[in-house]
Amino acid sequence: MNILTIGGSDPSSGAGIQSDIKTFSHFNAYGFTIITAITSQNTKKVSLIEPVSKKSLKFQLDSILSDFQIDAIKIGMVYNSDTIKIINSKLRNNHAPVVVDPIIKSTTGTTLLKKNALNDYKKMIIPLANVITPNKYEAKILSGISNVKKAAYKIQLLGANSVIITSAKKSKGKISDFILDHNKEYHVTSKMIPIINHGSGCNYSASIAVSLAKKNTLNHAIKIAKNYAYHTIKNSKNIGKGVRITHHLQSNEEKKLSESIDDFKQINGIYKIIPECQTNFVFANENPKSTNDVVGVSGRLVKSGKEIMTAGDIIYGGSHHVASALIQVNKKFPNVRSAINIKYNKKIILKAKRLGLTVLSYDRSKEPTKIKQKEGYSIKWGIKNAVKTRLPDIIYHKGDMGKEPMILIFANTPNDIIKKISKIT
Ligand code: PXL
Repeated sequence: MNILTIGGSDPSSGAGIQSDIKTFSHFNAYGFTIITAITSQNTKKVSLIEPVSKKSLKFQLDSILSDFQIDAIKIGMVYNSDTIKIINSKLRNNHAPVVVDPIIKSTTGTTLLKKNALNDYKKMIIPLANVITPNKYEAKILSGISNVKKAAYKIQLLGANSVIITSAKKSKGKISDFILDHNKEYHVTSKMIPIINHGSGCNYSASIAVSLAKKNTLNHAIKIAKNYAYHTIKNSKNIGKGVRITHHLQSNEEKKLSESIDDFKQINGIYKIIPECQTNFVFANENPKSTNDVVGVSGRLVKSGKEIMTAGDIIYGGSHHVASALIQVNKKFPNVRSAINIKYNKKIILKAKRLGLTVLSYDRSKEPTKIKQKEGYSIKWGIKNAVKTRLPDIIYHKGDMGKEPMILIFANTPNDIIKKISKIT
């Protein structure tokens, strides 16, 4: 995946080009960078902005566009009309999806788009956008309208296919984005972290660009971007004397799970044990309270011929079923923090028993109707029934009407899961 970001250099690496490279790397995408301006700034103020020469901008664009296949483009800070005109002339006929993140003012209040460039921005940058991601304030400047929904339609009329107005509504600790996806309207809501930070908008739009490169739907892209931006704020660093800088550190759990997923894919013939409903592989923080404390694969590990692919991303909250099962076991046995589901196979059960592993089971046909009707409760009920006193290596069930039989494997770490799978398959 190759992604191009066009924007300003931020030496504090909280926003702009430097921050976009961090986001692309986080998602395993390769980033190209075209610098429109060099800002001098820290966590307290922007002290100087120097646009690069027109010649430099043209040469940078030509260098990259003439050599590489580009899967998505993000446009951030453009600053002045000369820059806008050059970007428009070079990208007018491009085919890669474009995310436009309007950058009008810095967190610390400095103008990052000159007032006299606003008209050219509307005429020449907005029409390039497959997706545009203004916040409420930027949407008002671009459209001249305070009402979020009306502003979104106005911005769409200016030429953006889809409009995401971030932080459109804030109430009771929640924050919502308003989305106008072609002709569909909806909100996506998440928990708000009340921290003034530098970079969350850039992280959000760069993550959307990664998703568009992967050809995800916009709805999926938004979920991933919100989750990512949330974690960059939660992980933000108070390393300067002013606002906090957003950052995303992969947690130990995310790193360990990613490594073990790579190992899982390498196991010989492993595709044979992927069930119809596909596989999830999870690793929980210590004392997980909800599935948001458990890392999993958002679109599961899926079989494509004889290959296993990671669909979606390895993120907190990426699994519901396997993560719920793990939390249930973890309540009784706090050292058990990793789990995976594989296809039921009698031979695997027999081999596990022969090897002395603890194999427990439950009968889904005995599940009370009340539980069956509640989405997500079945697995908790089953695990609770199976786990009484013994720490399980495996819990299985043989299915029920319309329910696929399944084996769940538990261990302390993802690496221990791989060892168990290698022994029993
Ligand atoms: O956060 C928006 C932004 C984007 N790009 C650059 C910036 C800023 C904010 O300060 O400096 C270069």
